[in-house]
Amino acid sequence: MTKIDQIETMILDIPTIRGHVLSMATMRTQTAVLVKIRFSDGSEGIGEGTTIGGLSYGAESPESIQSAIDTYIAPALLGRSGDEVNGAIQLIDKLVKGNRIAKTAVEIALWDGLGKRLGVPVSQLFGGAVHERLSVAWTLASGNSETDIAEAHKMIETRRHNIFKLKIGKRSVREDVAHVARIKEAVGDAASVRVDVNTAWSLQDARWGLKGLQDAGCELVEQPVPARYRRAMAELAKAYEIAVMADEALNGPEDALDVASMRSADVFAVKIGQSGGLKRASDVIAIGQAAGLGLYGGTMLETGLSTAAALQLFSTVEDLAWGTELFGPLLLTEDILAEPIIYRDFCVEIPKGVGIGARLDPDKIEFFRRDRGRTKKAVAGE
Ligand code: MUC
Ligand code: MG
Repeated sequence: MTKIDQIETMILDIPTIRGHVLSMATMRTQTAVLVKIRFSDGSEGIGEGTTIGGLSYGAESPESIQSAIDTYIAPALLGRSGDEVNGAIQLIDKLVKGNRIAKTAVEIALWDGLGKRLGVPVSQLFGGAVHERLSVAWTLASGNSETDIAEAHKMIETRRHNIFKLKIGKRSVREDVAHVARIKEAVGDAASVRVDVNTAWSLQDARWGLKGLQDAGCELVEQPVPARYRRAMAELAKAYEIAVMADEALNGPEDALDVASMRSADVFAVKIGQSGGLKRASDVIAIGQAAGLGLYGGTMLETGLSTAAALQLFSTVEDLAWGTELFGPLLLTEDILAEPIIYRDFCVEIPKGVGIGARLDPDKIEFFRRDRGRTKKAVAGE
């Protein structure tokens, strides 16, 4: 039996290429929790758990992710078989409630280790890839319409992205709609424009907002109202042609079932961390498919590591009708992978190789690890 011998975590703080202005926080640094599992046969698996803006996005912070793993998850797994990923997931679910991102980080490392030992990519452990590349959106969130327009034009010219997600919800609804309309007018038919409100609107704001966005040519609105407003989401999805996407409302298969049965969304943003791991994310995908909803491969702005893991799963999905937004590594000043993920022709390529298909660059890890004191703490604020 190949046993789990050691589980190590570390926090990395990596600066972003520009301020990323969201309705609840402005990010200048992204913080990732890295997990390394060593197995008794000498093999290793790596995983990542990442959230956005400290505690401003969700209930887990980088520090809570690390402490949940070190204090509760790792001791329960040490000495167990490394090949029984389902057994490990089920045991941890009994011992640890919530903490989905922490569970995801460990689960990715287990899949990665298993894939490496078997000499196959993780996609094969989920039935095999059916895509070599997937379309990939970019988020325009500089906080300034002119800067966003210049960024969008550059992305289209260089054939890196032609799908843009605009982060709104910080300013008034009227100002936000005007901002979106200006960007849509500037890019015209060359790009798809979508928005993410990150729960900032009331139902009343959202009624005005969706009407204005729809008239401006915006195709999709992500999580306009708080996650628990399922009835409001259903009303909006029914009242307007613009697609309504659930993000913060989707924390695993149980939420997916509720959202689908209440018709609270037209599209699921599937995030591996928010779902509670690759296995749970594949359950969310199955529920979305069974309900006839559109699917979108979401991100928590993870580094190349979790991005590679998400790509392994999404490469197995028949139809991600709304593409993906797996651009996390491109928002960071430095890539932590030895061979960065490839972005070209408006797509992201599925990494080749065994496991999740990612190898860390040891120098970068040393440089960005928080406990080396070389970088500042995570910055999240107004
Ligand atoms: C979110 O809420 O979807 C994804 C892309 C981005 O810019 O922020 C994230 C989080
Ligand atoms: Mg979102």
